Amino acid sequence: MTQSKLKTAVPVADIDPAFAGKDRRVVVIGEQPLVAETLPEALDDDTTPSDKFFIRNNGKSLAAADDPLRWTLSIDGEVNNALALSLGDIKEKFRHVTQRMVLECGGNGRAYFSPEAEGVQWHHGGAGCAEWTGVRLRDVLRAAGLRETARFTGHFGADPALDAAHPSPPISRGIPIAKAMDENTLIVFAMNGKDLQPVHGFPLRLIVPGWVGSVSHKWLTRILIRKDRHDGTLMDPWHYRVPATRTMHGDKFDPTKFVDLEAMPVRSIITSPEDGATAGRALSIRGAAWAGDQAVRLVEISKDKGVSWQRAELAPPKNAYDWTRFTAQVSFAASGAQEIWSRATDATGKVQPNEAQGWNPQGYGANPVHRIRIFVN
Ligand SMILES: Nc1nc2c(c(=O)[nH]1)N[C@H]1C(S)=C(S)[C@@H](COP(=O)(O)O)O[C@H]1N2
Ligand SMILES: [Mo]
Repeated sequence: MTQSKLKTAVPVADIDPAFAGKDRRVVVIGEQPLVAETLPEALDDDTTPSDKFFIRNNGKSLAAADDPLRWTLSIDGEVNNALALSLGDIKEKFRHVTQRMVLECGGNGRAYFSPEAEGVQWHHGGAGCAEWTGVRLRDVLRAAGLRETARFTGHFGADPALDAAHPSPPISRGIPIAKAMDENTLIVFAMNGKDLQPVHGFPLRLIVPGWVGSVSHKWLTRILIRKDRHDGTLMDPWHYRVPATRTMHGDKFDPTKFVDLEAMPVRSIITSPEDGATAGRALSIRGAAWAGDQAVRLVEISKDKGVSWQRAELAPPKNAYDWTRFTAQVSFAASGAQEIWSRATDATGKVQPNEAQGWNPQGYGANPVHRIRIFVN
């Protein structure tokens, strides 16, 4: 499905009354489990409103969380004092932090691989940047007292399996302890100043910014601290793992040699004008760029399909892991169909390729330049 076809995909608001509040530009790309991405033009706000935020479920949504007053988050395993915290404990005992941070699905961009890779066909809209409020995971882990043997987390949530007849265990992923102890890794209870919406993990979720979204566990009930890498569902050799060297279609793939996909690669999107728009000869471009654990160093715009590039103006991010909003002025000498491309470069010099590189069977890491078509009159 091309980006223009995506525009005619079914709005998530139309498939379930629970999503009636979602913007109509959040569209379904997978129904069982439910996956919906945001059209780039709906990511034009500096802070992504909750009703424009993408959805990625692996099982069922926890539709109505049980009584949140009875919610418990357990911390156990390689700790000196196992904890069982209520929502009230979390809110009262630890310092609150609010940060605007990008959450991005590990498969974002997959639709740009050719031939088609395995998995949900995301374009560029499996990402959003909301204000998250919660407590630092490291404050909670310190309260539990990490043992010297603590190496890795394992996350567990309350979402039911998709199919009661063939219950596969729900997603359970984890991260190395260093990322868990990073000051930006949060246990959050609010999104954009309000309680988390049910589909986004009410009452508690992790936000592990910059990394594959699958480690930002929703409906969080337990964090198991482990001596070794976690072996929960979707920690198998194929999922969220990539070849250590650059591969292409036709190569022989041995997933036992893959490495975990952790930080997401650099990406930019044009959020205004929208793909397919009609515009005058001089126009303003707006967009956003982000780059996993890295800052964005540069964003460039091309109006001649990548032959030449002009620099966009960057607005300073609010805090670590915020996205970088950009603007540019572009003018065309003649009317007609035109393309505008955006590409970002991260602080280490990595730049978005014109075409997705590094084909791999599960389709991770596709971050080609973003292209829109416009009609100049
Ligand atoms: N419990 C639970 N947590 C989960 C998931 C899930 O299916 N169940 N999906 C993960 C994936 S793959 C992503 S990309 C993000 C998506 O978060 P969102 O639906 O709030 O956008 O949640 C992650 N956390
Ligand atoms: Mo994801």
